[in-house]
Amino acid sequence: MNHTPFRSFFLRAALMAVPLAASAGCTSSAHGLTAAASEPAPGATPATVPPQSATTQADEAPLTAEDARQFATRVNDELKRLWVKQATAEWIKATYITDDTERNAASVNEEVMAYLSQAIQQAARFKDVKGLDAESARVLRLLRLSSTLPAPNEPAQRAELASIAAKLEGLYGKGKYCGKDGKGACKDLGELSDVMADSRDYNTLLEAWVGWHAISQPMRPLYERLVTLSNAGAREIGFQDLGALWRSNYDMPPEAFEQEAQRLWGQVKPLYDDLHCYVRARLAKQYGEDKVPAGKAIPAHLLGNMWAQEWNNIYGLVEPYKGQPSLDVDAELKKQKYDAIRMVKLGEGFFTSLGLKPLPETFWQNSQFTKPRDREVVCHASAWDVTYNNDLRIKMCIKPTEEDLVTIHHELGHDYYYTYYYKLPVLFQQGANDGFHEAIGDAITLSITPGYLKQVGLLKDVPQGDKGLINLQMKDAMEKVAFLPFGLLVDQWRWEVFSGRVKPTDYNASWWALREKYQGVRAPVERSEKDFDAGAKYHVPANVPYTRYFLARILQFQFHRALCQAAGHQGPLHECSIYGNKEAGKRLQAMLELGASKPWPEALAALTGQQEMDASAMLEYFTPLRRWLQEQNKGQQCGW
Ligand code: X8Z
Ligand code: ZN
Repeated sequence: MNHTPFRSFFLRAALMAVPLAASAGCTSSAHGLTAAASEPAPGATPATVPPQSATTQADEAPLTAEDARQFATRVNDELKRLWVKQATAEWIKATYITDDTERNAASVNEEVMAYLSQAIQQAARFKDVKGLDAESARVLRLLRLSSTLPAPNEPAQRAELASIAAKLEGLYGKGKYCGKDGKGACKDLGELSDVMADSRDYNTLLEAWVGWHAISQPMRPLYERLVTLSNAGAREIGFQDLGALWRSNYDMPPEAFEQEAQRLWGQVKPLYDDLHCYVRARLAKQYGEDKVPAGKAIPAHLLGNMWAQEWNNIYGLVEPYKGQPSLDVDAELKKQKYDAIRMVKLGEGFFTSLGLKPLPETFWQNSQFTKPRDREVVCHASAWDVTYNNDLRIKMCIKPTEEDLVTIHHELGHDYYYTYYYKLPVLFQQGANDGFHEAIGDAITLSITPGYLKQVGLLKDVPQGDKGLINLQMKDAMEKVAFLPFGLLVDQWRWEVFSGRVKPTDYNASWWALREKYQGVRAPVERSEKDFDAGAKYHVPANVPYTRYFLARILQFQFHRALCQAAGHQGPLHECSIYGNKEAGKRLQAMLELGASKPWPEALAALTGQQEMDASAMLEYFTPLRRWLQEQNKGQQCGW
């Protein structure tokens, strides 16, 4: 992700891809969307100093649709130049964190923020112009939504925000735990995550968890200030607060999107609840009923992941049936001495098997695949097109694990989006919505079946029969289903923070209230308002919106079902792999090529025929496991 604090906002790079946000006037749709694409910022004030090329003509002549068209073209050109400069500074910073590279990136970010403030105000002048062509109208709309961290149009405040954002991401990137007395061997997030994944000792896990969560305490005052300044920036361009800006990026009014997210959660919550109940019972066997009581939230450090967001690392504790063929890809990767390049080549091979293009030569030259030994870098995985010109890269610190193999496919999904839309105007160079961008690579990984893994030599035997299937589905669910509430709650928290409904004095308590409400996990030791536990998750200090990952978890199954249909798959959805299928590849490409040029329901329809996001494919996929879980949970005290 590259989302650096700012970048996320605009740079394309991103982990997700596009940091820019897109939204656009929705034409139709069952969402109750409104809005004319060109609808300008209601509260926008006129620009005082027009950016050199965002000007139109003199006051006396009324603005025309042709003026708007020319303005939209110019803004796309100017933004491209600025975003390339910004992405370059961000890439250098993320692959070599120093005070100098941080200051350099902050200064470029300031420049971009200044340009955007002005250009957005200028765009507002086209609000009442009649007869705008659809493309220009959409460009103007996307412009206003293009930064996830808008700055106030006051130079000192803008500079302060740029510097705070860079510092916050730096604090996260440099975070380490050096033992209880601070004098032990220091561990970074990668090493602490290994402890979370591998240890089964309650206190060892607790120490790693507490150690990492201390890194975010110093972020608290900076974050508070970031909220104030970015809210001011959002208000200047006509949004109620920064959360409203983020929620406006889904081709529907922000309130409708809030309900949409809850509707989707309502579809999948029963499945999550069944999984939670079963996993808690298994954890109680491992750690004791006193540590993991029935009917209560699970201590957050026991689920194999620093944020308890994905639980696949403790699959061994919950494996339904012993004596089935192993699903352990890690062991084979290590045994066969897979290196980072070979893992990425394997990922590329899946995409090219669908008839998609190979990655450009520059990808192999310019990417960061492994953690450099001699400098600090942001290891959080991301995908980039630094010069907005098919300059594809990934930035990872790859280890030979299945988790990283999955992340490689995820990041390549971003790069394949870039490669199919890089010729569009730069404001259309983003996902149909940000959840789409996150879902492409994940949809591909749903085709990484045991059959495929056996074919490429990473599994010895394909699990057979009902028992094999339930084991396999459990492994998938520990990653995909377990994630859902976390994917939702991170921004539920930030939306409340940005709106002012949660005050700084309640930052930590409200974070844990949501962790408990949605995930059914609780802090393993007492927390206080000295702590800032939300800041221990990358996307908070890096200011990357998170609802996209929740949407992606659902969309990827919807995409998978459509791709399987295109491939002519017959039979249950969980048995489908589109590996090698060119028809599926064509369908995928048709959606990727649209970028954000059309409202997302149109892009969704291009692939799936549906105009609504819908979790039914995910539920269909997990039907066998759901039945099994309900059987296992009989007589248990579920819930929390
Ligand atoms: O941040 C990411 C990707 C980059 S877009 C590695 N993900 C989220 C996370 O790590 O929290 C992918 C899954 C969710
Ligand atoms: Zn991503």
